[in-house]
Amino acid sequence: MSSASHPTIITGVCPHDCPDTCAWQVTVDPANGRAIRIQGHPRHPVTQGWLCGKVDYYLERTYHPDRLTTPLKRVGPKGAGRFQPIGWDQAMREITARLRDIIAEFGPEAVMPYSYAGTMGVLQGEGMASRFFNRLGATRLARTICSEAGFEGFQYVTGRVMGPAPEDFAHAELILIWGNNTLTSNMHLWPFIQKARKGGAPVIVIDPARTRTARAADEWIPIRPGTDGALALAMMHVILAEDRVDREYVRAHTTGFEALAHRVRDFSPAWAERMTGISAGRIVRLAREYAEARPAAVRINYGLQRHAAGGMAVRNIATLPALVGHWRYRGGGVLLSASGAFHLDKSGLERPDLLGNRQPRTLNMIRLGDALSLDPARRARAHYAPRPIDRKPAAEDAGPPVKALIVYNSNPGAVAPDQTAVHAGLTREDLLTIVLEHFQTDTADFADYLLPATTQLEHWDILKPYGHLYLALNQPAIAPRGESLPNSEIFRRLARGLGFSDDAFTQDDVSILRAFIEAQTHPTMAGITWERLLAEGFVHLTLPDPFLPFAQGFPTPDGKCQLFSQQMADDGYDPLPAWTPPRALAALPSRSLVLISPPAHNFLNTTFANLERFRQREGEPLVWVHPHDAVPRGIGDGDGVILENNHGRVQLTARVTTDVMPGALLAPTIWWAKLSPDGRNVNWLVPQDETDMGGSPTFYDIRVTIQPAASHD
Ligand SMILES: Nc1nc2c(c(=O)[nH]1)N[C@H]1C(S)=C(S)[C@@H](COP(=O)(O)OP(=O)(O)OC[C@H]3O[C@@H](n4cnc5c(=O)[nH]c(N)nc54)[C@H](O)[C@@H]3O)O[C@H]1N2
Ligand SMILES: Nc1nc2c(c(=O)[nH]1)N[C@H]1C(S)=C(S)[C@@H](COP(=O)(O)OP(=O)(O)OC[C@H]3O[C@@H](n4cnc5c(=O)[nH]c(N)nc54)[C@H](O)[C@@H]3O)O[C@H]1N2
Ligand code: SF4
Ligand SMILES: [Mo]
Repeated sequence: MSSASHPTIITGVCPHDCPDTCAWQVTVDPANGRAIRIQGHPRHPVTQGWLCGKVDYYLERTYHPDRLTTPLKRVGPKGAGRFQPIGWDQAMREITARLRDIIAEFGPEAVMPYSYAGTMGVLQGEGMASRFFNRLGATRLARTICSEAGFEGFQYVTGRVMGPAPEDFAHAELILIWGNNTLTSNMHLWPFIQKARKGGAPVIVIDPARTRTARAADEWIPIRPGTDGALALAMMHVILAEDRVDREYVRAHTTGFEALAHRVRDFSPAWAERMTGISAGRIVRLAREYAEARPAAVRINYGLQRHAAGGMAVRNIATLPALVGHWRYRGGGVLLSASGAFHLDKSGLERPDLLGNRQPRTLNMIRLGDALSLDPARRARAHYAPRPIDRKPAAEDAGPPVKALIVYNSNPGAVAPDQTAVHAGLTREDLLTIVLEHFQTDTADFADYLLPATTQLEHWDILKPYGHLYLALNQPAIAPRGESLPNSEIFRRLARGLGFSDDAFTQDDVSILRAFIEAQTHPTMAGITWERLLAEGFVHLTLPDPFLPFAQGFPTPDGKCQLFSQQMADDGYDPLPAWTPPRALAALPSRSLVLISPPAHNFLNTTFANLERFRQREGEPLVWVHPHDAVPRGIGDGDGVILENNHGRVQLTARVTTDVMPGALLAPTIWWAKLSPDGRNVNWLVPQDETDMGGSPTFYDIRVTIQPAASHD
C-alpha cells in the first residue's frame, strides 16, 4: 500500500455465487490500511457502478466482530461449537498427524473434500485444493448441488452451455424470464431488460410465485412447480401445428426435426394446461408471441431445474430457439449460463496429473448424509452415477468409510439435503472434520479444527463469471484479518505437513494466477494477458461482435442442434423432448403441498444470513401460503406453522398471500439452522433424491403437510 496520504483504490471482483460477478473498487485509508469504502466499478459494462444491497456491506462483513481470526480446536462435544484458540503450527501438526494415521489405516479415499462456491475464484475455489487432493488421492467430489441437471439438459441440445450476452437482451422483442427471480439473484441483467422494454419488448415472468421480478414485469404467468417441460412441449406443438418454424435454420442447423415433429403432436395445449395450471389459450398465445418475436431472449436459471425432471425440462426449453431460428439474431436464444463461452484450461492450475494412475471414487455432494454413513450400503448410494446407464456399486465395493472431511467454501450443515442424515454424520466421534471458514457456521460447529480463511478483500484471485463475458482479477485491498490465511495457503501448509514436496505446493498465489493466464491458448483468450488484467481489472473475452453463439452451428458431433440426441439415447435417456413429471405431482396424500425454497433477497445462500443487518431485512423464516390452502387449515397470516414430511419437520411463520399459486408453498432461504427458532431450516425436509440428469438435488420437488403450530402435538 502506498504511503501517500491519498486513499488508495484497489480493483477487485465479487466472489459470490451469483451470475453478475461484479467488479468493484475498494478505497483504502493508507494511514492504517483499512478499507473504508466499496463500490461497483463504474467502467464495468455489466456492473455499471453499483453492487447489490448485500455486497454494499462487504466491508461490514469483513470487519465483523464474529469473523474467525485464529485457528481453533474443539473442546466440547461434537456439534456444540466450543473451541479454544491454537496456533497455526500446532493446528497443522495435529491435523496432518491425524490425516497420516487415517491414510495409513484406511487409505487416502477415507479423506473427502467438501466444497462449493463460497468463492467462485479459480484459485481460492478449487485451484490449490485440487492440487492437494489430487496429490493425496482423496475421494473426489461431484459438485452437483446447484446446476448439473440443467447444465446436462442444455448441453445435450447445444453441445455447450452458453447463450446471448446479457447486454444483448436489450435487442430482444420479447423477454421471457422463466424460473428466475432476476431482481434478487441476477439484478445486473435488469437494466438491459429495461432497455428492451423501452424499445417495446414485453417482459413475461413464468414462475409459481409473484416474485419481486414478476411484480416489476408486464405479466406474471403462474406455473405449477416442476412442469416447465410440459409448457415447452406444448409451445413446440403450437409452433409446429401452426407452421411457425424457421425452415431454413432448421434445415441447416438441426438434427431430428421429423422425429421431433412427430413427438410433439401428442402434447397439446389442453394437455399442458392440466399439467402446468396455465390455460390452453394462454399457452397458444405465448407460443405465437414467442415465435413472432425477432427475437425472444429467454432467461432461465437454476431454480427451474431443482425438480426430479429438471434436466429434461431444460432440455425441452433449450430446443425452442432453434425451431424458430432465434439464435440468428442479437439477443436471441436461451441464457442458462454463459460459462461455456469461456474455454479455460485448468490443468496447470488444478494438476489432475498429480493423481497419476489412481482413480479414486467420486461421491455425490448432495448425498453427504449417505457418504458419511458407516453402513456400506448407504455409502454405495452416495457414489456419483448420474445417468441411467451408470450403476452405483454394490455395498462391498463402496470403499472405505469417510474418516476425514475437509470443508471449505461451503456450509453443508445448512445447505445440503437431508440435514438429519448430514448432522448424524457430522456428529460421528470417529470423523475428523476440518472446516475453513470466515464465520462459525452451522457446519463449523461440528469441526474438530476450525481454520480462519481470508475474504476477497484479503487475497488474490481470478473470477470466471457465468452471467456475462468479462474475466476479472481480484487484487487484495487489505492485509488478512487476524491470523486468517487464504485457502491456497492453508492447503499449501497441509501439503507441506504431509511431506508433499512437488513445486505445485511452493508456487505463490500471484505466480499461479499469472501462469494460469499465460497457459491459455484458446482464441477467446487472445490478447488477454496478466498485465492487462492487472491494469484493467476485467477483460471481455475475444469474441466476434455481435456474439451469436449458435448462429452458424453447434459444437456437437454433427455440428447441429440435437432435436434428437443420439448421445442421450446412448446415455439411457429418451433422445427426444419428453414429459417426465416432477415427483411432487405424483399421487400423494391429498392434503400435502409442493414446497419450493428459492433464494432470499438479502442472503447469498447462507452467506450474510448470520449478520443482523440482513436478518432484520429478511424478517424471519417465512413460508408463503395461498389463502385457498391456508383457510381450510386454519392458518392465519403471521401464524407459526409446522411443515412436515417423512424426512423431517420444521417450524416457520406463515405469510398468507396470493403471491404464490394455490397448491405451492414458498419458503425463501437459506437460513442458518442454529439461528432459526427450532434450530432447523427447510433442508430438514429435503431428501437425498437425485434429478434425472447430473445427480442434482430436488430442493423444489418436495411434498409437505402444513398445519398451525398451535394445533400440532
Ligand atoms: N440474493 C441472492 N442471489 C443469489 C442467490 C441467493 O441465495 N441470494 N443464490 C445464487 C445461486 S447459488 C444461484 S444457483 C442463483 C439461483 O438463481 P435462480 O435459479 O434464478 O434462483 P431464483 O432467483 O430464486 O429464481 C428461481 C425462481 O424460480 C422459481 N421456481 C421454482 N421452481 C420453479 C419451477 O418449477 N418452474 C418455474 N418456472 N419457476 C420455478 C422460484 O419461485 C424463483 O422465483 O442465484 C444466485 N444469486
Ligand atoms: N433449500 C434450499 N437449499 C439450497 C438451495 C436452495 O435454493 N434451497 N440452493 C442450493 C444452491 S443453488 C447452492 S449453490 C448451495 C450453496 O451452498 P454453499 O456453496 O455452501 O453456499 P453458502 O451457504 O453461501 O456457503 C459458502 C460458505 O463459504 C464461505 N466462504 C466464502 N469465501 C470463502 C473463502 O475464500 N474461503 C473459505 N474457506 N470459505 C469461504 C462462506 O463464509 C460461507 O459460509 O446451496 C443449495 N441449497
Ligand atoms: S452478489 Fe451478485 S449482484 Fe451482488 S455484488 Fe456480488 S456479483 Fe454483484
Ligand atoms: Mo447455486
